[in-house]
Amino acid sequence: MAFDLDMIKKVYSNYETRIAAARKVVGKPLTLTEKILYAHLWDGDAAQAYQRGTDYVDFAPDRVAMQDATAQMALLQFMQAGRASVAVPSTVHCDHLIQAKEGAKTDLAVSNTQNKEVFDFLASVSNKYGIGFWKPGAGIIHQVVLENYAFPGGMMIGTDSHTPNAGGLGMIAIGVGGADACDVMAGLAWELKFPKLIGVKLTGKLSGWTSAKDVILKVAGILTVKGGTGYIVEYFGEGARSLSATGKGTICNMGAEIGATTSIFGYDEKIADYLKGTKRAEIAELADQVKSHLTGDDEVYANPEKYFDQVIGIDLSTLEPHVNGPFTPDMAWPISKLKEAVKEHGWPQDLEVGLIGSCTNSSYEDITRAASIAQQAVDKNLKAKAEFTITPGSELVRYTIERDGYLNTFDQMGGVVLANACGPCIGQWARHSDDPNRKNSIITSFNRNFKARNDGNPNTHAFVASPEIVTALTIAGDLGFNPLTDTLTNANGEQVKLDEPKGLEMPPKGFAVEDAGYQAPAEDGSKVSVIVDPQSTRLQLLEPFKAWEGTDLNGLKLLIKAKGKCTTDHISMAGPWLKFRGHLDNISNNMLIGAINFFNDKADNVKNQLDGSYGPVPAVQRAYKAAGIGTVVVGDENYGEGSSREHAAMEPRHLGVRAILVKSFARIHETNLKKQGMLALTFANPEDYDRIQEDDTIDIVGLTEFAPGKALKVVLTHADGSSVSFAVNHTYNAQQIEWFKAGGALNIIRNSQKA
Ligand code: MIC
Ligand code: SF4
Repeated sequence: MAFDLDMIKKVYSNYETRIAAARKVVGKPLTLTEKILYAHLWDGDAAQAYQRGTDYVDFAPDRVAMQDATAQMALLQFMQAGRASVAVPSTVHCDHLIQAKEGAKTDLAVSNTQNKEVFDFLASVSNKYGIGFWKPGAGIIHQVVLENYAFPGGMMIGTDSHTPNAGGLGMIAIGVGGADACDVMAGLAWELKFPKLIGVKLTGKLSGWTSAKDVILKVAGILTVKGGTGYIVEYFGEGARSLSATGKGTICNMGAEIGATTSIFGYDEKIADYLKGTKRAEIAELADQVKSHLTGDDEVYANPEKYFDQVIGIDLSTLEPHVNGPFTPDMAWPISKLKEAVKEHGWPQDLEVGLIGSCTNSSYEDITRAASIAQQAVDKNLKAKAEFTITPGSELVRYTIERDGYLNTFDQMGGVVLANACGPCIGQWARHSDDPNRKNSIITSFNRNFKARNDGNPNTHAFVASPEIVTALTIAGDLGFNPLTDTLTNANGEQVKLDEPKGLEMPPKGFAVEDAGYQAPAEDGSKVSVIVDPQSTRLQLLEPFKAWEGTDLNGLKLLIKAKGKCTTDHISMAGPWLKFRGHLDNISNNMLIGAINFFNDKADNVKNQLDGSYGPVPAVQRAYKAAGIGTVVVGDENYGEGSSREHAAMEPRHLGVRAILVKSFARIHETNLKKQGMLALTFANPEDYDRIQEDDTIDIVGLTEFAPGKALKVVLTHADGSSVSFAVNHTYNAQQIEWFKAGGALNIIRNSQKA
C-alpha cells in the first residue's frame, strides 16, 4: 500500500483537541483552512490566535512530494543534513525531464537514456533515505499524489508550485522551494506567514460546455496573477459540492496562477467517491468519523463576509466557458468574446496545435469529455485542422482510458499520445515548426502560458482552456470558433454543429493499471551508496555559500533593471535548461536570460560597467564576480511569479548577486531568496524604481542593525557623481535574518549537525 494509514489516523486523532484549542483562542467560528492549519501547528495545541497576513507560524506538514527537476537540488541539500532517513513520508516523481517528440513510447525510451545519470541519482538517494520513488512514465507528480497520497484535512508541501492540486481532496498542499522541503525531511518545522483568506462561494451547477476549469479561468480573471498572494482560497457552497473531486483538483491546481498560497475544498461525497474509486475506502471511512472538522463551520459559510478577508461569488449555472491568454493566465475571455478580442489585438487566429492533458486536466472526466468531442469529429466527418496531442497525467489514467477505448478515439481524430509527463507544458517539446519567427497560436488545457514556455518560441501565442474547449477549437483550427453557437464545414461540405461534451467522473469498470511505476525504498538504506561523478555536467555536489561579511554592502553594481513581467521562467528558463537542474554552476548560465533590460528593451543584453561593453546577463555577472564586485538585480511587480524552482534564487546567489530589489515579490520566490541567504528587498516607494539608472553604483545601508520590520536604505551613485537615497522594505523575521547572516538556511542546519 502506497499511502500511510497510520499517519492519517494520527493526524485525525489530534483533530478533536487541536480544533477545540483553536476555537478557544480564535473565539469565533472557524473556516476549513483555519482548522487544518491549527491542527498542524508544530507546537501542538494552539496557545494564541495568529494574525492573518502578519504572523510567521511553524507548521508540521504530514508529507513531502518532489518532482525530478526540483528534487535534485532539494536532495543535494538534504544529503548535507546528516540524517539516515527522512522524518516524514516523502516521494520523488520523474515527470519533468521527459521530452515530447514522437510519442509516448519512443520519447520515454530516449529520455531514460538521456537522463539516466539523473534518474539513477534520484532513485538511489530515494532508496537510501526512505523516499518512495515514482519512475519516469509513472505520471505527473500532482496527478499521482491525488491518486495515492492526498487526504482530506492533511497538510503537505511539494517542490512544485502546482502542489495545491491536492486541495481537490481537501488537503492543504503548498508549493515550496527545495530548501523548505529539505527542512521538513530533516525533521524541522516549516514556517509560513499565517495566510489571509479568500472565500469563493459557488452556487448552481455546471452544464453543457462549461467545466471546472472555467471556474479557475474566471477566478484568475477576477483576481489577476498577483491577487491571491498571501491568501488561501477556500471554495464552498452547493456548487462546490456538485463538482467532481478531480474537477476540484483542477481549480486548486491552477490557483497557483493567481499567486495563492494554496486553494482548498471541504470533504464531501464527491471526495469520498474518489477515494473509494482509487482504492482508498479506508481513508474515506476515517474521514467520515471526523467529517465536521473537514469542512468550515456552518456560521462561516452562512455569513462568509464576516470570516474571510475577501469573498467572491460565482454561479456555475450561468458561467460561460473561458479561454485565457495569450502570455498571461489571467487575461480571461468568455468564449463569446474571444473572436472579437483576437481580431482587435491582431493575434493569429489560425490555431496550429491543441494540447490536452497535463497535471491540471487529465482526469478520467476530462478525457472522457474531450473524447466525446473527438468522437464527433470522426462521426461527423470533420477533419481536425490543427495538430492534437494528449498528455495523460498518470499511468493509472492512461491504462484505464486505453482499456476503455478513448485513446483509440483520439487516434482516429489524428491525436498523438505523449508520455505521462509534463512534456510541452514545461517546454519539453520538440515542436516541428517551419518558421520559428512566424507569429502563431496554440491552445492547451495546461495552466501557464508565459511567453516561450511551451516551445521556447516568443512568437507563439498560447491560450489556456478546458480540454473539451481545446478539442473543439483544435478541430476548427480557429480561435474565433465558438462551439456553443457556430457550425463547421465537414468533408462533404455540410454545416455541422458539435454537441455538448459528455463525460464520466469515474470509470464504470473501475481504474486499472499493470505497472503503476512505484518503487519502494530499502528498509535499511545505510548500505546504499549515492555516487556523484565529479566530472558530471548534470550533477554537482553543493558547496556552502559564504556567510555575510558583517558590514553594509557598498559599491555594488546594477546588473539588470528588469522591465515588466519577470517570472521564474524569465529568471531560470526551463525547457532545454531542465537538464542542468542538478548542477548549479551549469544552470547558472541561464540566469535572467529571459528578462527584458529596461534600458534597451532587449533580453539577455546588459551593460558591463567595468568596460562599457554589452553582453549576456550570466557572462556580465561572471565578470563582476571575477572582479570581486557584488551586484543588484532590480525588478518590477510580482517578481518571480510562477514556479517554485529555487534555481531562480540559487543562481544569482552562486554568481555573486547580493540583493534583489523589486516593486513586489511572488511568495515562493521571496522565501527561496531568503533561504539561500540573499537580500530580497522592495521599494518603500515603488516610484523609486524610476530612479535606477544603467550606470548606478549601489550601497545597501543598515545591515548591521538588520531587524524585523525595520526598513533598510539604498544609496544610488549615478555616473555623473550625483547620488540619491531612499528606503527599502523587507519582510525578514528574526529567524530569516539569521539565515541571511549565516549565508543561507542550510548553513545553520549544517552547523548544528557539526556541533
Ligand atoms: C512549472 O509548472 O512551472 C513547473 C515546471 O512545474 C515548476 C517547477 C520547476 O520549475 O521545476 C513549478 O511549477 O514549480
Ligand atoms: Fe508539469 Fe506543467 Fe504540471 Fe508543472 S504545470 S507539474 S510542468 S504538467
